[in-house]
Amino acid sequence: MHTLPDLPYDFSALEPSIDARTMEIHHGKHHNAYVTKLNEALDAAGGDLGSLDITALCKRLDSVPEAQRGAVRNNGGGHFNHSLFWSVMSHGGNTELSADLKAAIDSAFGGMDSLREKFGTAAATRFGSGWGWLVVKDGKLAVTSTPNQDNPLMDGSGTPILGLDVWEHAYYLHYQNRRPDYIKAWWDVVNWKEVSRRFSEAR
Ligand code: MN3
Repeated sequence: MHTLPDLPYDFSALEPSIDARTMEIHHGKHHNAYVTKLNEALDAAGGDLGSLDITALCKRLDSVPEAQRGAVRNNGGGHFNHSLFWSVMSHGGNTELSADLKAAIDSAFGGMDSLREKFGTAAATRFGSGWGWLVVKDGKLAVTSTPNQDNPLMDGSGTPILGLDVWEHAYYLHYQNRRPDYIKAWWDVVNWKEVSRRFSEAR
């Protein structure tokens, strides 16, 4: 059984970038529903799929029976993506970037400003609902985006180390249609210490 992870901070911890009410609904309603529906789909699928952790499950969607594959993709993706999302943010952000990650960002993008620009463009131009990602692929960094609750694990396009939810439910209460403003404010709460940890793990 998959379970909803606790938020590692209070609902209000990410203000003013993300308001408390949005965090409360996003974690308690949206993420919770993905976990519930994922468990229901795995239960219906039977077999030993339920024993896989969420990362392994996202990489093995082809082994899910066709009748449940869509539900596992959407809700398993939703569970993985949101679990990562909560962990890569913190109160006031955390600028503790490892030397290795800094060097990789400089090498891949020419610096943090260029990474922000490229990532911001990918997230802002993702049509409809989806995610912006910073991934590690063959030891190198790349920026990408996915629709719906898909993620880069599913098609082998990389190991995500930073992700941004650009579904309207992630920002609409405070920002309405101003997705670029949400993206800009979000950088203030990114937990680079955790992104650095994920980078060294992915490599
Ligand atoms: Mn969401």
